[in-house]
Amino acid sequence: MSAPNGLTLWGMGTVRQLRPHWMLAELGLDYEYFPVHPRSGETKTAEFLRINPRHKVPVLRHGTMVITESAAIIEYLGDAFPVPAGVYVPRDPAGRARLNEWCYFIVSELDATSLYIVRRHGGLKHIYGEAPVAVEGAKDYFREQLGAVDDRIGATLVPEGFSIADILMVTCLDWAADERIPLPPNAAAYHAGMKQRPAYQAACAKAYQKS
Ligand SMILES: N[C@@H](CCC(=O)N[C@@H](CS)C(=O)NCC(=O)O)C(=O)O
Repeated sequence: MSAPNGLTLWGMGTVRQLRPHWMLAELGLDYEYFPVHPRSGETKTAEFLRINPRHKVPVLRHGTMVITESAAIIEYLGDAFPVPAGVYVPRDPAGRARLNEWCYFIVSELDATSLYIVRRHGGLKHIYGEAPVAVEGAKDYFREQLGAVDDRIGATLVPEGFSIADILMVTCLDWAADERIPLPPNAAAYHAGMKQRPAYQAACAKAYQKS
């Protein structure tokens, strides 16, 4: 049987996995789903390593094309499929630049430089090594960087409407909440509002389902 819309998604159980599930829900797209959990051994089977030799999830396949990296996956989906009213995908260079400024800030400064350090050397210290100074420094950096943009955060990150930047930001704020990192006021209100979106809730049910 072929995958609905030619789409197959691997990955469950973390905020990075939530991102593609959420974008697919916003776009109203059905898809084949393999609930592969990171660090379960499922990402290191010979079969999975043929799909992603870097043994990481999420992975999306669309037809014959395989895409890794959660941010690249959700951006691709917005470009490749019709977008409903209420989801903003910029088609012009200036709009794309304003959106990408948020996206690159979130994935590089909030995710990779801050939250992933906290996770790797806190919750996953049995794998990656204990580094309490680095963990505290990363939490401080997250607070400082998010605090510096808090006055730019409204109901959505870009004024044109809901976008992939919101998926990236909200998943980082979910992650910060898990790590008990307090949020500045606008980010906290934005986070509470975003969690009411039906597509977010549908995606959580899929990405965090109990097997
Ligand atoms: N930058 C990547 C990070 C992907 C990543 O690190 N995924 C983790 C789970 S959140 C994973 O698959 N770990 C399994 C492993 O390292 O074997 C993305 O955003 O997609």
